[in-house]
Amino acid sequence: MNRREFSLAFLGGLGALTLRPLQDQPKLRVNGARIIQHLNALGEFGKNPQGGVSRVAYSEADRQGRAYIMGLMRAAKLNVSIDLAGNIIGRRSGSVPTLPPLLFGSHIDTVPEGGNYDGVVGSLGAIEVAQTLAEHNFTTRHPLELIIFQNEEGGLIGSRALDGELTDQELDLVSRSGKTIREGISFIGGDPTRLAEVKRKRGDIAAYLELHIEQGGTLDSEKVNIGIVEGIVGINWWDVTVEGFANHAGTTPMNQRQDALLAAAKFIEAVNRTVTSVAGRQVGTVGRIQALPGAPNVIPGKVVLSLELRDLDAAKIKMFYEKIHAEAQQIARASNTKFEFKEINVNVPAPTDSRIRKIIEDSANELGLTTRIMPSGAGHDAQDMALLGPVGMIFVPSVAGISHSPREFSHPADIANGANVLLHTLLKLDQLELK
Ligand code: HGY
Ligand code: MN
Ligand code: MN
Repeated sequence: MNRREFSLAFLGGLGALTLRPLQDQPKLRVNGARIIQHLNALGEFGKNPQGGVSRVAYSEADRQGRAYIMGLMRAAKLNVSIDLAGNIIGRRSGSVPTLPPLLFGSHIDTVPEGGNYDGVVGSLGAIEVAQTLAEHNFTTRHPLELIIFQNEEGGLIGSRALDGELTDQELDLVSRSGKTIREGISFIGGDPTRLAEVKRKRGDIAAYLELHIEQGGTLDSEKVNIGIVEGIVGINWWDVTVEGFANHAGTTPMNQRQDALLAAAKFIEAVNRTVTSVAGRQVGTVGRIQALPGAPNVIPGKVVLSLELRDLDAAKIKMFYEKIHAEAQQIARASNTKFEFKEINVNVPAPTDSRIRKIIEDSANELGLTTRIMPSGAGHDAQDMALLGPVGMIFVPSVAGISHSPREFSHPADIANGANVLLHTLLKLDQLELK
């Protein structure tokens, strides 16, 4: 083989690298000011008096925010559609159409009284990456799919529809908007009767990348630019119902009560005690409680509360659940009440791909940014995408580690850094075919 033949064979082996020389890629940069302008504009949809955003999935604010986002995606020259599960997808052709698509994105729904950064930074960062590629006329080898998952905060609903984990019973659960998930999917343009058609299988995606705010304080306190996520915690939710007996609060002696709220209070303490009884990063929370009938002069006869457990190890979640369940039975016996647990949602823990972690690190270092490897205590759609292909997540600092709060904030420079790392990680991944 002469030298020319060798270099042609070499180029052929690398696919369509010839479209744009590799050495040009480090020069591509996102427009950080444009991300912030879009962030402020999106923050108007669902803006609340606390200074944050309440844009729960399937609300009118969610629908309006999604319309705004789709406009940005079209301006970034993406071919935009809503899939049957209600996820927004923006497609861009690649030069090797037989390759599976590279996916990247996040979510724009928020918790009630949330902030304007969780999900939004990753969504707008992804759109800015697409816009930058369009402005530079840059064609990747893989087709690209920018995806804005629907109802991330209500249990990763859009991503779990994609990997087939969303169950039919869950569709009847009432979401924070007041609509059932089934109604919500129709409301945002999906079709809950055809969810089987959105299901993808392992290998259907080349990889999934997500940029997100850290939502904890490690990067901020250690002054590190970029977090490289090693794994995402599993999150399990239960509804717990405590049955007592509603009776007159003035005439029922203290030793004859079946007070469901008192039993629930002991249960909340038991959750905290059990989860903190051994060292580790596991967390357990009772975040919602309702006492019925709910009057000062009636002993509560029924309480419904939520239980959430998180850890990187599903076996540890199961072990803590079993301990908590046993504690609940003891409380029930002592207080003459009854506890019932109903599993609501299971998000499996997921490690990220070690090869993608290395590419994120290289991309950040080439941009002059410092990095740190870290777990994610928050859930993300990436954990469900991990069932379909290799995933990577890039974190940027959250000031004071505050999230799910109107006081959530990340500095514009950090957001621009994260979007640049996303861009260069995507371009490097595009050169590979990970299995
Ligand atoms: O709740 C979570 O961990 C995420 O923010 N959805
Ligand atoms: Mn969140
Ligand atoms: Mn999020």
